[in-house]
Amino acid sequence: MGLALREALKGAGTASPNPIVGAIIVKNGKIIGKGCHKKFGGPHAEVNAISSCVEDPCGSDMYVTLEPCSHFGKTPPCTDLIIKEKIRRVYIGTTDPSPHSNGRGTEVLRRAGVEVECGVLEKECIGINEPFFHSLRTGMPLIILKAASSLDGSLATDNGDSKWISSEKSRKMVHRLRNFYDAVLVGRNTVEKDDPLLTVRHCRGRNPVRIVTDEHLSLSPDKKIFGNDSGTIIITSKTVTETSETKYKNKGISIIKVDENNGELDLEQAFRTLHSYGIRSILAEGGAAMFSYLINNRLADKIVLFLAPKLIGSSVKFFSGSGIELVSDSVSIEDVKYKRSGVDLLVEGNLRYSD
Ligand code: AOF
Ligand code: ZN
Repeated sequence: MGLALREALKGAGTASPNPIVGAIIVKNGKIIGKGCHKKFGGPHAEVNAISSCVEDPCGSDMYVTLEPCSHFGKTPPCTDLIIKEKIRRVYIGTTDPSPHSNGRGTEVLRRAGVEVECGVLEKECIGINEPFFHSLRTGMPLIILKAASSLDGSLATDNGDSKWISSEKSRKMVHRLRNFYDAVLVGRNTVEKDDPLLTVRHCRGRNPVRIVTDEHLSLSPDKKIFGNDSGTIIITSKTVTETSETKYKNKGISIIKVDENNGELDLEQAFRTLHSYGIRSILAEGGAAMFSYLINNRLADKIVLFLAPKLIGSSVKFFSGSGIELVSDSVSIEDVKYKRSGVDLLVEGNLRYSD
């Protein structure tokens, strides 16, 4: 199953909104086939694993990270093929909680006489598909905050200089995150100040969808964020006029209009719309106002924080304005992991808001 997990990761960035899935086929103690779900709409992991077999899979064991499907979607049921090929045993990582699945695949296999064991390396098999499981549960994309700050929490100096706070190694890691998650989100100020590309350049991979919030559609369409292959989405207010939109026409730019609450764009509304577009995960990359908004409105699910061994002491903190009065009401980070990233400390975990 460990190998099937590794196989599954080959679909990262391209399988979404489908889950990433890996499958390994073993016969007489030897791996005879392997495959993953490489692309949304394409063949499933089981189908690719079976067609890669160097021997007849009849009587073999399959290890698959997610319960095989038994429905007709964009592709026919994997369970039919497993039964037809006379695979003897199927080890499953975890159940697929989708309405069309949810134990049905397992049931179909068992009824056909295939031995099934479910829950093999289950935590890991759920872990590789956090955006998929989260969005099935909530109808929202998984929101991950990515920040690089000095040890005192500064994102920049008081006059806005921020290049570079984290190490080169950490900055490379961010490109891997951009490849893994569906979209990247920044606020208008970050685009004005840094004019970032937000593409994947320091590792192999595809570019995420770029999303920027811009209340009055004041950003110039010449900004780098608008000039690429993967498309850019602007989240703006319902009050903007049609004339202010014309400058973005025919440039592959989409616009989502949302309500404003207390002068701030309602990003929860925007995230629901983005979910309906098939976006299952969003990496929020800045700036300070965006991070604070997402935490204060309980929209951020995870954090990836690169803490650089520097002290800046500016007022540009990555989180402020919470109004929290008691430490017991603070936002805690659960399942926290600490790693080294060059000279930086990488802190990762799930945000848990107090009741
Ligand atoms: C599997 N193996 O590798 C994946 C599965 O539209 P389709 O036919 O591609 O079906 C998509 C659904 O199938 C998706 O929502 C999820 O429930 C399941 N994904 N199932 O047996 C795979 N990727
Ligand atoms: Zn399938």
